[in-house]
Amino acid sequence: MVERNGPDRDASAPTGSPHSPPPSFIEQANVTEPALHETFERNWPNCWTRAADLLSWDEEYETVLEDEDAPFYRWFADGRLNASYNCLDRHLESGRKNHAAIRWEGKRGERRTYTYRDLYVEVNEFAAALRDLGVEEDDVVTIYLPMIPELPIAMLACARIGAPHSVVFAGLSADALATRMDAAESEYLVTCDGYYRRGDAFNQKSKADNARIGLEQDVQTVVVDRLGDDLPHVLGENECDYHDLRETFAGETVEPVSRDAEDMLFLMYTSGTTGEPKGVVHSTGGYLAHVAWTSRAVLDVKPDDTYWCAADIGWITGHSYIVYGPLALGTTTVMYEGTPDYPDRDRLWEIVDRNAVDIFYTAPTAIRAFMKWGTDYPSRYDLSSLRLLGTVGEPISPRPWNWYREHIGGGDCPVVDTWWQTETGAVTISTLPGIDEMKPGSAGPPLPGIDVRVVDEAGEEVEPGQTGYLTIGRPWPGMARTLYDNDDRFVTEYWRRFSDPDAVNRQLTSPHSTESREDADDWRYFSGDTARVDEDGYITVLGRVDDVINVSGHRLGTMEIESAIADVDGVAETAVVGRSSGTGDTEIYAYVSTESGHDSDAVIQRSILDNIESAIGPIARPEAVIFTPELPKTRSGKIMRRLLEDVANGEELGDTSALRNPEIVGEIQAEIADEG
Ligand code: 6R9
Repeated sequence: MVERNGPDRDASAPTGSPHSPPPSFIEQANVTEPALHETFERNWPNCWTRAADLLSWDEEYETVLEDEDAPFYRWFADGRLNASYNCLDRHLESGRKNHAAIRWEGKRGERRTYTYRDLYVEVNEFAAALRDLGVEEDDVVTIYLPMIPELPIAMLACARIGAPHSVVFAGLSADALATRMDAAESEYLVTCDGYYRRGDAFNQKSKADNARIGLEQDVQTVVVDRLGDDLPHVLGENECDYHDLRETFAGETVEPVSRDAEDMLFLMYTSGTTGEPKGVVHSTGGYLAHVAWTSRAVLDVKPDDTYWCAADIGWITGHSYIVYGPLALGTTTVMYEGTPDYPDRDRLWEIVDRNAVDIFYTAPTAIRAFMKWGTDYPSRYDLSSLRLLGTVGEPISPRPWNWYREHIGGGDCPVVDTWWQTETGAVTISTLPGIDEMKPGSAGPPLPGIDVRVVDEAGEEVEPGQTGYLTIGRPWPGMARTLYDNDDRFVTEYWRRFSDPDAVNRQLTSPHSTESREDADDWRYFSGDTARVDEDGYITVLGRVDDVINVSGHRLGTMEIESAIADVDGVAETAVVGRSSGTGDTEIYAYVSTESGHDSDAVIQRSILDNIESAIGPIARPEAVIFTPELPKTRSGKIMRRLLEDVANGEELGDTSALRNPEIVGEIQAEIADEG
């Protein structure tokens, strides 16, 4: 039996009846070869040249895959290219300079359109400015911006000069920013004065200022003025204004730096099972090829589409499917700064209608909210421009899937449920809408060329219908190359559990040894998710087995939240779990025992919430803090988190006799009943 899956239990509902995309969709789809899965299988790994061929290379690659140093795989390794050239210059050269690249919708109803030419000009100017500030190839530039156009502009400017970017989600705290800058030894920061949250001006710069205080390195900071007079700010030492820089470097162009395909394009910090966030390293060639290919094959993006991925660029989804994928294909990507319910709950549908959006990609948590708000909001608008819908980030159960197709997709839009991770870089499991039928509640088959297997504890594939661990056998182009400055952790976190122990040991004891290895087949990537496969090979992802909670698509480590709580004076112990709300969203439940042993304590409760907010950010704020004299523990002293998760979810509890203190469980249940 596999460890219990994460909190989104709703997803374990059986899949609904299948839907085939309408012939009108299939006729126009980018990818329709019925035998594509077999073709990829037969030609693996050379099949992936299809993805690489979507890019423009400065120097063509000779080898597709190098696997001698598994699991440190190298794709298209002897090729050279530049990501910003692929997202900008080549579209200018092919006569699309006046085509809209970004349509930005601001929180206060502002709108800005950047043609490919506009974007090219501003990216070049900022690239020149970054160079002038001292940024050199391979220097990590941290970007701490909300959803304003300067965010993708800064990313592409970094890519242009070969400086990896590390985007930190704007809602994260000063501490979180500092930890990430420290880990990456980043000496450059691009941030802003502030941004609007709902109607109010919110100060971002003060968070950036606080983050820099604790850093050892000097940091050159560029500040974008987003709020103007709504939040006046003064620039200090080592700080400069983005718009001043643009004026200084007006009209300058910077030759795109030719990068090795394996050179780092960016770093993305993500939560793991320990408190230390992991710096996931993505490559230039393999990553860009994989995101371009999946944007084309899975999301059916065409150059003349208006495409909208309603995610935040501060997370991987936005990197891959707001910025790099759509821009590599030369399409129009919509970028939305606000929330779905401000100023009203029809905001997204108004944007779809006004921009005649063709493709819309969002997260299940949003879809569940739309469902709760009712059909009145979407029904006021003309959504008939929509051709394809997508979802990502969490399991989606059949009910919201069908609602989405029906009420947003007009009853016949194909819906792709795309499973992937920060570490996979791009989509790895999904139906191909020009080929496959969709089963609500199941993400679909692995993409062609991706070797997903759902296995038991011993690594053997489980029977259809059984739950197992979601693993991936062969490498794929968009995969993470390592964890920044931590090859060992890359091996132990993702590969050790299901790979050949000898191969793992060899890699850990003599890393990157040059002696020839023949054990590429011994390596198997573990995603951290559990899943089930059906007779047709369709995969239903159930949730995570590790200590990661997925709150509204934000990936948070329970350890990070726990350590913020444990820091509060008077807290003895704590355990944080995810709880599935009635609507299928995940909420954070924090169990706390205090040193004084009191049942509840308003002062401590306040400090806990403050501490979480400053250590991580408001997204990590628990729905409930439950005080208990003790946490339930095993005899060996381990906190029984799984039991606490069951308690939070109101589940039947199994045998609790293995506990050292079984009596505590009843007390906690009573406490939660009082809360509720
Ligand atoms: C892209 C992204 C990754 C985790 C992943 C899984 C969950 C993502 C999913 C899904 C079920 C889907 N997840 N897509 N679960 N169905 N279609 O979200 O990356 O933030 O790294 O999160 O999200 O649990 O392991 P990331």
